[in-house]
Amino acid sequence: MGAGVGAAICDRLDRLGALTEEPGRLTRTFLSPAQRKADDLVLSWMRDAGMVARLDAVGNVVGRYEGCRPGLPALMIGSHLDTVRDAGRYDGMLGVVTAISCIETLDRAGHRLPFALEIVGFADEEGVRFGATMLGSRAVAGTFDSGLLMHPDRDGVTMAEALHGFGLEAARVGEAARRPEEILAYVELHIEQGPVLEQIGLPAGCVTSISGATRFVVDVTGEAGHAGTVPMGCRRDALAAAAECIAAIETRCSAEDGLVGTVGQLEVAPGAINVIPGHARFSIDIRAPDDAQRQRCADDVQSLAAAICERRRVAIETRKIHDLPAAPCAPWLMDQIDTAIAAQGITPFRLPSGAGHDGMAMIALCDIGMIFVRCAGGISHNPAEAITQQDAEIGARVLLNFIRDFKPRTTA
Ligand code: HGY
Ligand code: MN
Ligand code: MN
Repeated sequence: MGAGVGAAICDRLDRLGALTEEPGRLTRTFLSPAQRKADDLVLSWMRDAGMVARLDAVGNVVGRYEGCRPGLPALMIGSHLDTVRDAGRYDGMLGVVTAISCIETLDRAGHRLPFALEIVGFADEEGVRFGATMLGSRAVAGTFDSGLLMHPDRDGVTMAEALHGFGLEAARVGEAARRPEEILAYVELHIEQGPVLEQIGLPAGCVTSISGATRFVVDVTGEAGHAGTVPMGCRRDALAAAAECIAAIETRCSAEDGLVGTVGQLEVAPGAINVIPGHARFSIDIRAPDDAQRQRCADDVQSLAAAICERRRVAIETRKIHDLPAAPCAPWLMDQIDTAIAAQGITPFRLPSGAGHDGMAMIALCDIGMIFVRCAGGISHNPAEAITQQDAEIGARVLLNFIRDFKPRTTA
């Protein structure tokens, strides 16, 4: 692996970061024209690295590097190629580009391993366009919910229509599913998206588990009215009710260590300065490393919101759109990741992930592991997201160490 690998990785991330559907900021969502451009770029890099590369039935980019003989089970490495709105350039893409740089190094050396390698660039981890997350990895894991195919995006385009527009067929999404015997493990390299590695002065770390997450969309319906004539005591103000709910959610989610809750989206109708809002829609995202803790909080939050809306004489409808349990990383993979980190002269360190990752879906198919790379200030889901070229290189060397020394788990 050449000395300039960090710079080469960052250069490719800059090129991917320019492929956006919103001029002036990075937003690249599932099955968008911008994603098609990103897929084509990644496919070309995979092929240049000696891989056979394709789009699978749900739009994931999948590259395969055969082992010492064709058809061997594969160690799958990857991350996602979609982004949040106004995103950073490293969340997801770093894992895919770094994995390709590792294969390039093996290919240039003519090095074949006693297992195959597959790199996957998942088409949708963030769930920005259709609200449901990890669509690409669920399809690979065989847990894709076909009921989502009729979900509309904010322009009313259904997922099925979007697949068709991308040259894919909704009826064939199931063909993306892999069989357990094909995949030895799934390992993902990702920026930490938190401050811990930077605070302790380490460039890389080993993930112990991925926090579980529950997401709701809440619709509050009151009565639109004239801002100048309706007395305050007679109003059924949907936005005021939503605001009280949101404050209550923040209080409840601040009550316990490890628990976090976020309202990231809020829409108000009709949205005129002189009209009492008749409708408000907001999202809720609740995470915790402990599933029972998260479940208790999700139940409490729904009860609190219902009581507030009843007192304010507005209607509330709460729809759960995402619910994934915490995903533990496999100890045998963590041990091998620690060894790969130590081989780079770095003290192995283990930490949990508060951020969600595709491993939460892939755990239905195989054991999972994750390598975290330090990011500046722990900032993420923000264009200020940043890593150093040096840390990009360290991440690549750790991943290459892991791949070269990977020992598939022998089923006892
Ligand atoms: O929301 C998350 O934690 C992830 O970035 N999708
Ligand atoms: Mn993200
Ligand atoms: Mn991510």
